Amino acid sequence: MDMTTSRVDPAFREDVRRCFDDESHAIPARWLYDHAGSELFEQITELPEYYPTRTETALLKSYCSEVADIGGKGRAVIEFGSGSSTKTPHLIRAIQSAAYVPIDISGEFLAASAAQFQEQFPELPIYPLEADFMRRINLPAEVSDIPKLGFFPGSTIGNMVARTSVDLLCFMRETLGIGSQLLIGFDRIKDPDVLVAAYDDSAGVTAQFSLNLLHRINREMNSDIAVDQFRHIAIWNDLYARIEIYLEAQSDIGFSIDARHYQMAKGQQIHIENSHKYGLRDARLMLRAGGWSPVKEWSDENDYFSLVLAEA
Ligand code: AVI
Repeated sequence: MDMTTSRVDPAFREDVRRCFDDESHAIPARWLYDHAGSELFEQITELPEYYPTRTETALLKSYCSEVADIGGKGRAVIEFGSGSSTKTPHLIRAIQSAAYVPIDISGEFLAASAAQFQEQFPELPIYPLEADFMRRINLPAEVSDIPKLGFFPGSTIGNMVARTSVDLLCFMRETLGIGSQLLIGFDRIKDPDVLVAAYDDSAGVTAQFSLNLLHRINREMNSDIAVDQFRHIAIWNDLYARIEIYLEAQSDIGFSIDARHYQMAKGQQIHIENSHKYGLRDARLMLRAGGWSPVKEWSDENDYFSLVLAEA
């Protein structure tokens, strides 16, 4: 979509300005997901090096029936950041869901995927909710008397720093209510070579995903960044147990954004994403800090990824 300057999200404009005005050169990862970015992310999920999606999907296929046995069938599934909802059918079938509430900040994406979902499950009551799940949300009245199972797959929690993750878990607890359950995916700490390859794939799709942020700034903010003068870098930060992603200037470079001029020196980096990884005990502690008691967890044979079921 060709967006004109007047249609730029003011929060995006502010974050871009702050990124280049500050010495920190950091920008929140959520801006990676415009239309082009969301499509590139879908491609990432199919890369051979990107193990999280297929590993979590296999776990869901194997263990959703246990989730149903533990918490009961006929619950409403509330999915936070539903996106294309590709993993959800396994859960909906296993717990014979009474209703489905996909929550996403992108209304356009939400409507399309809810319509597709409805075709797959014609009898299922679906109540799409366009909302920012980083706050407490009022769920539709139609699900108020139905027991609830929150669903937060993909280790999306990993893209937040610990403090934000705990805030989010607290909001989810308020949204779902005491007695509800949450099924959440956590990407595990593993061999850094495996991790770095997952975020710097040989086909260069993740690099395109990262560089799309600069293209997005050019598209939306009247700017002239020479995108080919930047390269994507993924590093493992062991102290913070996270993959960090940067865009690094390959030469001294000048550009303007919204009529402001900026300069970056060769080697200077823009920090665009963190993807935290967890030991199982880290994941449990984080859940408890957010008001959730772990009930059961399932991992693949390599301990690459875990699904944790918790109760409010
Ligand atoms: C969406 N999120 C969980 C992905 C991750 O693995 O952190 C985003 C991603 N960024 C680059 N590759 C994947």
